[in-house]
Amino acid sequence: MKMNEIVSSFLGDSNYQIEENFSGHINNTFFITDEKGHYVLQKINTAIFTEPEVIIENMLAVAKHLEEKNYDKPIIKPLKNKEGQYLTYHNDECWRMIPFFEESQNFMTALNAEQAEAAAECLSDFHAHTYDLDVNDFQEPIVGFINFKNRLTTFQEALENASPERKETAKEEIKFVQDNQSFLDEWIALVEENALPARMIHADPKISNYLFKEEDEMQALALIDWDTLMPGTILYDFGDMVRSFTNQKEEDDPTLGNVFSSEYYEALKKGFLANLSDKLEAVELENLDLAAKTVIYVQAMRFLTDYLNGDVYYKTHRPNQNLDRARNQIHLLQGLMGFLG
Ligand code: GN1
Ligand code: MG
Repeated sequence: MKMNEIVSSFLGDSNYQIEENFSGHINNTFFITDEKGHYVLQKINTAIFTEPEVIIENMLAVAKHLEEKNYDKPIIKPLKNKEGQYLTYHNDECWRMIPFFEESQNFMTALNAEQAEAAAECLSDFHAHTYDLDVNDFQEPIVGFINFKNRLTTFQEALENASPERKETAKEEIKFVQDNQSFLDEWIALVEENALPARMIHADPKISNYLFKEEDEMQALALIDWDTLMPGTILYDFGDMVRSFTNQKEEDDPTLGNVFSSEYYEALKKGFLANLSDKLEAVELENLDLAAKTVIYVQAMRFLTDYLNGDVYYKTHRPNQNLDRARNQIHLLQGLMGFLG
């Protein structure tokens, strides 16, 4: 059987149990347990990650650097298969396996400000340890991933090609995105002036990508999902963490009321600066609020784009899920805008 071949390519002959996990939006994830331990097996979505080798190269280089710097949190290292390769290709599919970190748990929404601060400190610590990497040694696993100008063009193209029904259903959200395009102007100006230093970024520090201790949910153990490690502005990481942690509702919950938490926002800033306040440049420190607003705006636009395109990028488990995700991000952004004034 196919799954057997893939698992045995990494683990040899073993008696294993397999359980699918549905939380990721892009790759397919399975938890594997055998007599020796627990592993995470993933089928990489090669329509999106067109060069999975780049993911592996980036992961290994960051892992090596963190080891050299005595990073005291779990370091993600993919396992080699029987051929000594990190990726197992099977027909058109690409698979990889990483060890599962024991005695951990993760969350879809933050429990309280203390937990948000702990996670932000974990991201801050990760950056304090990767801050001296030469970004010229790294490639983007998805080209143009944080190019917001391209995101806008892709949205406009989706709008031109969308079905009349979807455009009608999403008319309010489309209007919001169009009415607020000026959000992007300041960010794009900074990018075009080359004002933002390029650093090694995680590019997906959402709450489900942190592991907390099983026995103590306030202790952030690890930052996981290193698939999008890439050169970029650290402001993206701050913004994306805020996008996820200040959201008191699930990412696809379109209901109004109490979405954004200003208390969590302040806690995130504090945690993020804990190891970085003396390392960041003024332009980075001065643009944290802009980053939070812009990354949320872009994420709303990305979900809306996918809805207009007919749900081809993010996995969906029900109709209108991408539209609901866009609505949730818009409500979150409105909350943040209200707070920042
Ligand atoms: C995707 O696949 P996952 O769940 O790790 C996406 C992120 C989004 C996130 C929103 C490669 O991450 O950029 O912020 O969904 N990853 C990619 O939850 O597009
Ligand atoms: Mg990810």
